[in-house]
Amino acid sequence: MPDIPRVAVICGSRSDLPSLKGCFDVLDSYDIAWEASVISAHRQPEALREYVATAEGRGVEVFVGAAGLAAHLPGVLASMTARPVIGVPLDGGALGGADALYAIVQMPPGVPVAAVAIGSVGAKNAGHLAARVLALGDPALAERVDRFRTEQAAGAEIGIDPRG
Ligand code: RP5
Repeated sequence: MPDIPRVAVICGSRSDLPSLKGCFDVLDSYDIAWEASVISAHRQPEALREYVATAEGRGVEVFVGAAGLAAHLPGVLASMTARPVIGVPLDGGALGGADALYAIVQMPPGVPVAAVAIGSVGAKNAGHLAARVLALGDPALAERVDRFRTEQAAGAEIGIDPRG
């Protein structure tokens, strides 16, 4: 039987999916079950509400919302659930993702969204942040997060000669 998804990744358009590969890879690297959906906050608000309700019922603990342009998706998600929402601003359009970043990071008080960096970098960090949230109640996952941090720290190069 497939694992019950703990993270739901929702993006506003199919065109967003390639930018999210890093998020899926990071979640896989922590062995966190996830599911992905394409639901636009602008075009399919009713479908989004229904999805959030059923996802919560199925045990989803963290939502990741990714969108470009006037990126309302993470904020609308945060209006529909009390579970943590991570927002990934995507870099389509004339403003290079600054539009989406401002929309996501400037949520009014009481409707929090954890905004990460623009584009594929932010998508990876959405996976890492979701893992850290879930690790609070999951000692085995907390160990995997610590292992990643240890491995990452091992890459430091001290006192190198950059000339050759
Ligand atoms: C946003 O508009 C989506 O998240 C996407 O980044 C952008 C363009 O969407 P499409 O025109 O590709 O559907 O809502």
